[in-house]
Amino acid sequence: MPPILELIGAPTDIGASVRGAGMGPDALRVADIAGTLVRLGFEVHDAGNLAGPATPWAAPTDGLRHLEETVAWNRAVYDAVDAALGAGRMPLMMGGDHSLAIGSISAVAWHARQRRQTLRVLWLDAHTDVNTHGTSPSGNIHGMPVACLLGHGPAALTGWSGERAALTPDAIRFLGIRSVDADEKRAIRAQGLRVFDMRHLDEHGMRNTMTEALQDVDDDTHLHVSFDLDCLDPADAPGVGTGVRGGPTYREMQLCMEMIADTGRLGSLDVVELNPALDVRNRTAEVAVELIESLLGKSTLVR
Ligand code: B3U
Ligand code: MN
Ligand code: MN
Repeated sequence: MPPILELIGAPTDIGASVRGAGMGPDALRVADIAGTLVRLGFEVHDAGNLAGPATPWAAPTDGLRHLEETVAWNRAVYDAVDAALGAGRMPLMMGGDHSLAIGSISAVAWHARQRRQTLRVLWLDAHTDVNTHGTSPSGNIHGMPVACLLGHGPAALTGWSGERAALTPDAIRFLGIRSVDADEKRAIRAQGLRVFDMRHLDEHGMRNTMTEALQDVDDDTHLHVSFDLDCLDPADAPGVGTGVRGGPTYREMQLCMEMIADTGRLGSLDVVELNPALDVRNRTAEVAVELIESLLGKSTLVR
């Protein structure tokens, strides 16, 4: 039996530097995410949009912009993802910016531990998002979710999974990386994080890279995909706030998603950083829906 999918909209740009990601969930709905997944054979429940504070666009305080509001949005996301998993459904969190992965993955980590599953996170992104309030050049919390999930961040954004850290460094693999700050590089080396950057992808190709990235996924794994749409090359996905040239193409990302689907272990998903204000005729939302189809098992194989 395929899982019941629960769509959770988190319409905010609270952790971003550019306005517009708050329109992401509705752009995905306009691209018919629900109907598409129903046609693929899933039962889909759209839980609608969560509510939360408006973005004040204030300057950072102690290296953090909008901390209080980011906590409020993440609380709402945590509760919705927790409820979906508790009801036996697969949560698909539609951002919103990537700071929302703090709430989403913290809830997933709690449930994985209850189920005695090993959590593996695939972080598909141009950025590693491993800044802290001490290292961030911007104060934007969407550049910090991985650090918070690893237990390095303000007390208000860490420890939500019931452990000091939702993730241990070996639980996460990054893919598509091409924009990393100097202090992030130090953190990556110090913690031994596994980063499959664009150099690795160019030298080894998507197939070998994904084989490596998925190596230790087994029957006891809960696989969470945190999909920042700026992972894709901006030529294929222009509707993002912080696009970086030189990313994987639409075709490469299709293979990436198909190989994740082949594991049969996908348990939860974030789709974030879609910015309809910067998109071209909703193309990025449509690309996202097509890639989610592949991630959920749509195959282009003829036999
Ligand atoms: N590393 C920079 C830029 C950035 C991170 N994530 C996004 N942009 N989307 C920062 O602000 O932390
Ligand atoms: Mn990101
Ligand atoms: Mn990014």
